[in-house]
Amino acid sequence: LVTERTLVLVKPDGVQRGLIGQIIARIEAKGYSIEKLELVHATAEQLAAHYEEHEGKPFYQPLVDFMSEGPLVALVASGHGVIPGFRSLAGTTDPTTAAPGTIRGDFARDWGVSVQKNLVHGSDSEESAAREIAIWFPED
Ligand code: YYY
Ligand code: MG
Repeated sequence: LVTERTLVLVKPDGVQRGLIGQIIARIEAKGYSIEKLELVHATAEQLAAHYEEHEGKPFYQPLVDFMSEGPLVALVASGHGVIPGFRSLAGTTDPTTAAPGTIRGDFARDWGVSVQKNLVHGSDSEESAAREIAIWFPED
């Protein structure tokens, strides 16, 4: 077994809609461990670093504005294959196509209007995970 760590965000729409518990329950039900967890109101600096790969894209500024609207939950989950595994739990980026049984497929509500309110973020590679964990848990 190779234990990986991933950075998960429950985005402001998930916190506002009261879905923190149900989202974390799915992570735990899969067998992953929660290593770190914090409720934070993201700073502009954190969001610029977190989404640096998307800077300049048309959805960047609306995305950063949305992520600043209210508190979010940042957590580190660990387990065998947790990086692709959590993205599988999350479902496709666009909730319109996210499969039933996934977090986005089951809970996202603004499908067809906006892709940004898709409830969760999960790191997409080991490199991203290391970079993102350092942004949200700098003491790590
Ligand atoms: O990793 P993931 O969150 O599934 O998607 P990314 O392509 O990294 O995009 C990050 C974030 O940006 C996505 O969760 C919603 C938002 N977004 C958007 O609002 N509009 C798009 N066309 C693409 C992405
Ligand atoms: Mg991404």
